[in-house]
Amino acid sequence: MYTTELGKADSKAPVPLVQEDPELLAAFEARVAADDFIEPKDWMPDAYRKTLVRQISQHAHSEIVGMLPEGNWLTRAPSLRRKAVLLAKVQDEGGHGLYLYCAAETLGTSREDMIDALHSGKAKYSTIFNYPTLTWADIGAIGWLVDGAAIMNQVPLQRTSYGPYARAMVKVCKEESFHQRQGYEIMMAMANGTPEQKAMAQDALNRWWWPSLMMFGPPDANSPNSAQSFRWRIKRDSNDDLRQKFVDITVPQADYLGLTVPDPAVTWNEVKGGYDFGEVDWEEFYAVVRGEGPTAKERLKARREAWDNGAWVREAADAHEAKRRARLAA
Ligand code: FAQ
Repeated sequence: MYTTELGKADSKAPVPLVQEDPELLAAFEARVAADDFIEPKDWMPDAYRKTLVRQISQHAHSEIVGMLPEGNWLTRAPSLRRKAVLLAKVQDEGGHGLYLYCAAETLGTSREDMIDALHSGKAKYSTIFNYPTLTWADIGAIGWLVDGAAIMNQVPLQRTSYGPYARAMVKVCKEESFHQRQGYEIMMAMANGTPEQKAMAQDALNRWWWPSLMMFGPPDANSPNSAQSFRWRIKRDSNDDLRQKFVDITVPQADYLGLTVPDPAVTWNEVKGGYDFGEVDWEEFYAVVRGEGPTAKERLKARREAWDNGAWVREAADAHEAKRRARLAA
């Protein structure tokens, strides 16, 4: 029998979890290798289903928790136009979370279980949303850097092997690209504004640069899920390759703004045709993944309260649906 899931890197030896039928597995792998999309009713290995639920639900949680740092500035946006644009962006992130929860539900997991995993601290969400938004310039930096990193990671996911996830990514990427531009436009206004505004823009870049590089995940050598996810074409590019692409695109954008990325090691490397850059503080990354980020408690508290305060809406929707069904059955 063929083993399709290995234990995590922290376990000493690979642990076979489910023994799959070799013929079904071979047919599945051939379809994936031919770049076919796998659809919800198709046969799939248990480990494929599990890793998709893990990644998609984590992605959904990131979108929903990601509404909070920017939501913090909705009441204090500097003009009506800025407020309307930010409101639209934050609503888009909520929409992305919903498409992603729906995509994960097609794999047989329930919304309640996913939300419960987030609220109990079992499920991860992106480290980036555990940092505070201290000034209006942070809203520019999030759009420019965080949405910029999100696009870099999500464009290849439009060709991920699971159909519902890939299709959700198409719409998400279109919207993220508007988000990135609105962030860069805020940065342009501030970088070309008063000396105080330019200093705020530089300070925001200083605080968001390294956390943005962490969004791509651990270095390839320490990425336990990558090998299997590549084989099944869930992941199409490596964490380090995407991080490098992001640096290569973003450093000239910072130059254009007259700002400096907070890494003295950034230098153009003619031979590789990209920038060399310094080492991410991986201890900080793992601490934030463990739930020790600066705003981690605040974020989870806000999500739990939103869930509790929204209970009446869910109950009303259920009651409405029950009445509708009763009417249809009568
Ligand atoms: N934060 O073996 P790998 C957005 C975990 S959406 C927290 O490399 P994998 C939109 C990882 O889960 C941002 N945990 O894992 C927006 C794994 O733990 P597990 C979210 C992280 O899955 C913008 C362990 O470390 N985007 O920003 C992080 O192959 C503005 C080992 O890592 C997505 O979720 C991290 N940064 O690669 C919203 C994209 N990195 O689960 C509002 C889809 C790694 O084994 C405002 N996801 N971990 O216990 C992916 O592409 C992948 O899951 C990676 C990680 C690349 C994130």
